[in-house]
Amino acid sequence: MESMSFAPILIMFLCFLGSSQAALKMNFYAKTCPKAEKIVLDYVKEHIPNAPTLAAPILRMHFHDCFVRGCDASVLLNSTSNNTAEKAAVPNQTLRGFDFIDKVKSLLEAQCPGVVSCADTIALVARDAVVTIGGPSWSVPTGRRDGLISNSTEAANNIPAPTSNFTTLVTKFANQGLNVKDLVLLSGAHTIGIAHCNQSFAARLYNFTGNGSGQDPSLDSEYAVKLKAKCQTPLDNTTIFEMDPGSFRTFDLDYYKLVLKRRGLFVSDAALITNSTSRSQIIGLAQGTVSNFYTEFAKSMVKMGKIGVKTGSSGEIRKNCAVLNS
Ligand code: HEM
Ligand SMILES: *[C@@H]1O[C@H](CO)[C@@H](O)[C@H](O)[C@H]1NC(C)=O
Ligand SMILES: *[C@@H]1O[C@H](CO)[C@@H](O)[C@H](O)[C@H]1NC(C)=O
Ligand SMILES: *[C@@H]1O[C@H](CO)[C@@H](O)[C@H](O)[C@H]1NC(C)=O
Ligand SMILES: *[C@@H]1O[C@H](CO)[C@@H](O)[C@H](O)[C@H]1NC(C)=O
Ligand SMILES: *[C@@H]1O[C@H](CO)[C@@H](O)[C@H](O)[C@H]1NC(C)=O
Ligand SMILES: *[C@@H]1O[C@H](CO)[C@@H](O)[C@H](O)[C@H]1NC(C)=O
Ligand SMILES: *[C@@H]1O[C@H](CO)[C@@H](O)[C@H](O)[C@H]1NC(C)=O
Ligand SMILES: *[C@@H]1O[C@H](CO)[C@@H](O)[C@H](O)[C@H]1NC(C)=O
Ligand SMILES: *[C@@H]1O[C@H](CO)[C@@H](O)[C@H](O)[C@H]1NC(C)=O
Ligand SMILES: CC(=O)N[C@H]1CO[C@H](CO)[C@@H](O)[C@@H]1O
Repeated sequence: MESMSFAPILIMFLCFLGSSQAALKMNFYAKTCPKAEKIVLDYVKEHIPNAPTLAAPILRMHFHDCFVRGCDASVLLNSTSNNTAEKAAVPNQTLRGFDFIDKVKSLLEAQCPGVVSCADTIALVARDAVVTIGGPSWSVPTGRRDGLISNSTEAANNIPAPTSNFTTLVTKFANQGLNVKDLVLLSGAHTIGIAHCNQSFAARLYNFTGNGSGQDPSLDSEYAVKLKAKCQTPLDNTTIFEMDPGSFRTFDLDYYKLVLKRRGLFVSDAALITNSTSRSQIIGLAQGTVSNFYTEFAKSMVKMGKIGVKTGSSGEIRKNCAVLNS
């Protein structure tokens, strides 16, 4: 009798041990830093309204972090004399918002030194910033720890380029455990934010064939005229363009509508209508309600936020997000 009643308790205990090391959980800092999530939210709510365009690059930063060695704040590490970090990789050259994350992290360090990870800080700030600009919300279970490695080659390999075709996008997402639906939904983040001409879309306008001329035939030709008026040469290094012109601060369905009109800004956006499955998903989203988009987007964000997370005792809790603890 006694050994039989002990067994389930032992099993429950082992399960608890196992899950507490393997998985994130809601309000992970409830005991160790009860104010953590409020500190993040308060700071974001106070400052993002003055700098609403920062929500987009911080959301993008979260994506770039998660796609390289999991969501472990490896994207925040600076290069050192003997290491070229993710920040130096081409896709990261246009990331912004590092100072904002550092500021939030310094508030967290002041409250609870060495407790709240940089990885959780990015995840929480990204969610709170998107909510603050009126976009979707999603749950952010916490308990991520910070990685010890940041490798620019890995960033270049794992983060899809704007020139990617559908097959490449599907493969790069599948490598992270994300499916075609996640690809379609997460690409919907391009309803906010901007892109740089020379880095992201000039080649589509001026050098599509790779011989110094030619325009991407999958791009609406009237739209191409408009884009060329802004982005005047392939080496226009200064022009930026709203990915969803007119409502680049509003998290709406316009991205999907533009893509269907062959007005997605990147080859990778246009690629999403080259496959019948993703095309019909986009039609469904564009015809649906914003609240449906938000609900579906949230599910994919929760999945993305769990990619390769380090929990338990792996990694560390960095004090300064740009450098490893020594
Ligand atoms: C599907 C593959 C993706 C590709 C190829 C891609 C590529 C890009 C590129 C090239 C830019 C413009 C960078 C610049 O020139 O400044 C950009 C911007 C952006 N991306 Fe993506 N992206 C992808 C997926 C995602 C995902 C999954 C998210 C987040 C969930 C995201 C969020 C953003 C945001 C918010 C911006 C605007 C950044 C700003 O305003 O500075 N993207 N993306
Ligand atoms: C990391 O690099 C940034 C940009 O180069 C610099 O401003 C910052 O001071 C560096 N941080 C540390 C801790 O070295
Ligand atoms: C890289 O340099 C740091 C000090 O800047 C040192 O601690 C580390 O051991 C070096 N790593 C390698 C692989 O040489
Ligand atoms: C960075 O990653 C690449 C690709 O996986 C690998 O070949 C290279 O050795 C790594 N660099 C360092 C310093 O570990
Ligand atoms: C997609 O791009 C990859 C890498 O550039 C290339 O190898 C592949 O042939 C392309 N696939 C299609 C269907 O165009
Ligand atoms: C056009 O693309 C080719 C192939 O990617 C590249 O070698 C060339 O430098 C590009 N030309 C311009 C003007 O950007
Ligand atoms: C570049 O390639 C396109 C299509 O293949 C062709 O029409 C055009 O004449 C070529 N331009 C040059 C400068 O070779
Ligand atoms: C743009 O930047 C590239 C690479 O740094 C450089 O080669 C090119 O001359 C610049 N173009 C202009 C117009 O300044
Ligand atoms: C785009 O312009 C920026 C700013 O001048 C430059 O640093 C970067 O190297 C350029 N990128 C390309 C692909 O020409
Ligand atoms: C669309 O993409 C999915 C996922 O890669 C693939 O299984 C399917 O065969 C593709 N459909 C078509 C018509 O190519
Ligand atoms: C944010 C950041 O560190 N960007 C860097 C990306 O890489 C380029 C080139 O290596 C640097 O000039 C940027 O400062």
